[in-house]
Amino acid sequence: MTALQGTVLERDGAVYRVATAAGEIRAVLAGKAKRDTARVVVGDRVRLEPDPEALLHAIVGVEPRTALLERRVPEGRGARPVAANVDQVFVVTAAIDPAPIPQLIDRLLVVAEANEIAASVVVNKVDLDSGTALRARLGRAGYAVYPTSVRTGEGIDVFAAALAGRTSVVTGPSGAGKSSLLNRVQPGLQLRTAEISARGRRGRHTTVSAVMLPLDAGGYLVDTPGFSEVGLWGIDPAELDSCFPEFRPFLGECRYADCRHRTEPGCRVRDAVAADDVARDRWESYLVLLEELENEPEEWE
Ligand SMILES: Nc1nc2c(ncn2[C@@H]2O[C@H](COP(=O)(O)OP(=O)(O)O)[C@@H](O)[C@H]2O)c(=O)[nH]1
Ligand SMILES: [Mg+2]
Ligand SMILES: [Zn+2]
Repeated sequence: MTALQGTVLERDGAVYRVATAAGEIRAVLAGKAKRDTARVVVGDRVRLEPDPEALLHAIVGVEPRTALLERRVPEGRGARPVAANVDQVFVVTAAIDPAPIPQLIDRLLVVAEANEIAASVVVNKVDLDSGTALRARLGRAGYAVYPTSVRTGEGIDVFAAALAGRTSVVTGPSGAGKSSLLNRVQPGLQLRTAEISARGRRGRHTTVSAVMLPLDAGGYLVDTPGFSEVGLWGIDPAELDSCFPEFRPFLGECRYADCRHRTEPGCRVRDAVAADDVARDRWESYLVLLEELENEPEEWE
C-alpha cells in the first residue's frame, strides 16, 4: 500500500489543511510525527495515514525540508519556523512612486540569502519609469530582475512563468504593486499579506501564520506576514558577507580570516569596491546591516 502524501497548506490550531493528489483534506499529527516534529509548518510535505471515516487523517511523517524560512523574534528565544520548502523569494519594488529604497531591497535580499532561498527582484511600474539604474544595480549583484507593469501588461507573462510550478514568497514595500501584480497573474487570489514600511523595518509582532495559495498554473504562493518580519535577527555578523552574492568570489581572500570588510588592511572586498568590481552602494548596504547586526541587543540573540 502506498502511503498518502500531501503538502501542508494551512494550520488551524492542531488541525492542518493538506493538499493531496485526491484533493484537500484535514489532518492532525499522530504517533511518531507528533513526537519528532516540534512544529509541522506550511509547505511541509507529509506522509498521511488515511482515516477510514475520512474525517481527520493522521500525519505520520514529515519529509526532509529543502529550505526553512524562519522568523526570529526577540521574545521567542531563537527562531520560529514560518514556511518550509520555499523555492524562491521575489522582492517587489516600484521603479518609481513610491521611490525605490535600495537599502530596503538589499535587506530583504539578505533575509532570503540567510535562509538559503533563491531571490529575484521585480521592478514594477516600468510604465512610469524604466528603472534602468535600479535594474542594472541588482543585475550586477547577480539577481534576476523582472521588469513589469500592471498597467501595460509588460513583463507579466514572464513573471507568471517564473511563479508557475514553484513555491514562492512575494515581498516588498507597501505600494510597490504586489497585490496588483498577483491579482493580474491570478484574478481572485485571496491575499492577506501584511505590508512593510520603510520606517517600521523590523515590523510588528504578529501571530498570523502563513498560508499556501495554490496557483492555477501549478505551484504555490506563500502568503506570509512572516517574511517581512523575519528581520535580520540571529544572522551571524560573520556570515553577512556571504549574503551578498557578488562578494562571494572575494571571500576567504582577505588578509585576515575574520575580515569584516570595513577598514581592515588587505581586504579584497574593499579592493573590489575600489576597482568597481563590486558596486559601492551595495558595499555600503552591507556596512549598515553589519553595524545593525553587531549592535543587536544580547537578549535578541
Ligand atoms: N502606474 C502603475 N501603477 C501601478 C502598477 N502596479 C500597481 N500600481 C498602483 O500602485 C498602487 C499600489 O499597488 P498595490 O498593488 O496595492 O501595492 P502593494 O502595496 O505592494 O500591494 C495602486 O494604486 C496600484 O494601482 C503599475 O505597474 N503601474
Ligand atoms: Mg498589497
Ligand atoms: Zn575583507
